[in-house]
Amino acid sequence: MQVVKYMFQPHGDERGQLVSLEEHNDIPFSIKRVYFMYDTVDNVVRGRHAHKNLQQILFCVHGSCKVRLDNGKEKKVVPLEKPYEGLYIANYMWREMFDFSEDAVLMVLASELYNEDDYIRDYDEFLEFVKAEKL
Ligand code: T46
Repeated sequence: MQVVKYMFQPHGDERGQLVSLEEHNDIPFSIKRVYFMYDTVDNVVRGRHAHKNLQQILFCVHGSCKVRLDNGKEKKVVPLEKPYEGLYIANYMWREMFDFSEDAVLMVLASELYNEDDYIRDYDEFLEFVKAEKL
């Protein structure tokens, strides 16, 4: 499984760091939605689903967390520890976010508006989709 993790170049100067993200230039899709999660409770696992169409890029802009990616055949754990690292997650990829530090802020840039119908929340159903789509 190929993991796509972008390392964006911060614009640093004597005042600190700034990261800029432009759709199509830095982010490979039109950004239709931004959301973020924080105050994540200790030992919690978020996600546990896949999407039919949605593409996303995840940034842990503060603190750290880990993301388990699963394409139905292979699993990989990707740590997010720097605010300039962006993890690309394509559609038909099961994801679980865990091991959040107490101060973690996980920000997500999404290619689509929120749509509950796009979620695959049952793991066996996800495997069926992978088989049917011949992914
Ligand atoms: C994903 C991972 C990385 C909204 O109303 N609008 C939104 O845009 C989102 C993302 C969520 N919600 C509501 C739906 C639920 O009542 O917020 C609540 C928590 O959402 P959810 O349980 O889906 O959160 P996570 O952390 O399990 O998953 C989220 C995204 O939903 C998902 O697309 O890929 O983060």
